[in-house]
Amino acid sequence: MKLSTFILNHLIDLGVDTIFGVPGDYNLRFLDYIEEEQRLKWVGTCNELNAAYAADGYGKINGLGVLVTTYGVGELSAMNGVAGAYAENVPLIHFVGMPSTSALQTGLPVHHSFGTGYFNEFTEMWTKISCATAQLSQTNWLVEIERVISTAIRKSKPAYIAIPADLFDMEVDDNIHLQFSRGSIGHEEQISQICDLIFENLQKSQMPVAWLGCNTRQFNAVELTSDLIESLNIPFAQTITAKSLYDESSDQYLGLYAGNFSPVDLVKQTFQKADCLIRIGVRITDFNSGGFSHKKFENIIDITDKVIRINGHYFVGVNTHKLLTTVVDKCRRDKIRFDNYLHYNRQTATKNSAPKDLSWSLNHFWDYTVSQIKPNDILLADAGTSFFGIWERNVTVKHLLLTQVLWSSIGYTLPAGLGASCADLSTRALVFIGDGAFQMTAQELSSIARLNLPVIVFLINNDGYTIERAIHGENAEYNDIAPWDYCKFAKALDNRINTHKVKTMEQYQQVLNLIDSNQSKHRTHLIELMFKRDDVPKMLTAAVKGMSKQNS
Ligand SMILES: Cc1ncc(C[n+]2csc(CCOP(=O)(O)OP(=O)(O)O)c2C)c(N)n1
Ligand SMILES: [Mg+2]
Repeated sequence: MKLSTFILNHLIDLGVDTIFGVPGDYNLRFLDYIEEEQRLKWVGTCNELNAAYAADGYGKINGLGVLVTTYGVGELSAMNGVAGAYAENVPLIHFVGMPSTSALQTGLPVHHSFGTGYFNEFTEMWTKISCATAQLSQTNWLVEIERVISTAIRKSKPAYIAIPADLFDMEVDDNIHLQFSRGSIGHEEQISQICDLIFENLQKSQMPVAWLGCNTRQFNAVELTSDLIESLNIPFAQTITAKSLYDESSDQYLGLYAGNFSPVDLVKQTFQKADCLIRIGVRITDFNSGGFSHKKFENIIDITDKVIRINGHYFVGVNTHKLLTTVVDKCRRDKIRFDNYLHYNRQTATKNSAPKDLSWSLNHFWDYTVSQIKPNDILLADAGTSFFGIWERNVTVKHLLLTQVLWSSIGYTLPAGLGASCADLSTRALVFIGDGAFQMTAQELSSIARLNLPVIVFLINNDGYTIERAIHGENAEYNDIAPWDYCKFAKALDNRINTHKVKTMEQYQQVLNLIDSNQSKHRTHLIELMFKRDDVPKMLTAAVKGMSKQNS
């Protein structure tokens, strides 16, 4: 078997069926193998940044994303996208085709290099934004492939593998098969000790509350976490990053908790009253914690993939999945529930309904949109007012909301929508993106249209960088952008894209009805939504205060 086939077989075993990237002469032989392999689809993008975003979107839905670029010019263009995946804990494997072994050995000044005869610069750059890096050779390939891929899966981060062009056709042993595993080892004794400590602290409490994050995906414990909260019968909130991961229609669901940024007062009040916090899979970042204004509990049970903290006790190297399984079993067996504690007023939790006032504003747009979302829809919200519009409202959908809460690179959602849609072709991907963000990665709409993907782009046209205007420089020129004709632009990319321009609620309702009635053979839509420059979601106003303080 050839090395390329060996690699692709393992990627297929890991559930990958689509690979994103851009060709270059150093990776072309690898792409031949991808193209020949029936179980894989190659999706070429307009540039490598977008390929990285697409692989990230695909990886978030599918569990592992794969990206292929060429040496130097290609790989460096992908850096911001891969760094985002690194910050947001998305498992990706980035393959780079590099000059052949003979060029490396003789130090030839080949194209895409700095001409110094030194070929390690780029791999060295990647060490800061990858959990593992390798340059394959005729002797190290097996050990390095095993090390790099298993690290990416275990750490849920991007990893980098550079392959000299001649190695793609190298013959390797047919009988080698690698097994990649996610978990760490769990010692029964340690797990039962931690489990006892959790219940000891929980039972000291009268009013516990839970705060759930999305790192539970890393230890494959989203369902376990939901089971635990349901068994305990305690109210729960989720972080911004976990938006739509847990059941927002549950009676126990309070809303998002983000300290002072929390959009619903009930959540803050419940946290204020609570005397114990069970925090599972939460990462404290500026947005997640409301500019670090979250309540600091004395009685805290904090469960992450790295450390378990129970009041003053710290445990590392614990198999978190196993621990949660044990905790849920005990909870059910011993019927540990907080049935008497339902002091919070469930009725006041926000329920979504279409707005009665049909005047056109950003808030009414969001109210109506959320009332039209279907349970299988994949949702993506870009950094900008789109973030806040969706954070403020409850949505119950199958997949986690795709955003970059920590990295916040604008333009991410359009290519990520391409990737996410490739990962689940059975459903629609709704991309909410600002006009400024759209201008960053707009050309990828053509790849979406080329594949006839059911992606609906909701382009919020508010004449520039509204979120930045809200933070600083309301009328400054640097917050202006060129006023593109977005519908014409989309048509120029691909005439089959369905375009719609909306200025009133009535028009908006008609457009959504039209899309729903499925009249067009071509499934890609762009809806340009016209708003005033200063029309902002409520939560943004609270967050802006926090951000200004943080930057001063
Ligand atoms: C790649 C990148 N460059 C710059 C920024 C800084 N930035 C954050 S939000 C924003 C403006 C977003 O404007 P738009 O997409 O139109 O959204 P709006 O707030 O207007 O809805 C900018 C420039 C960023 N986050 N990412
Ligand atoms: Mg804008």
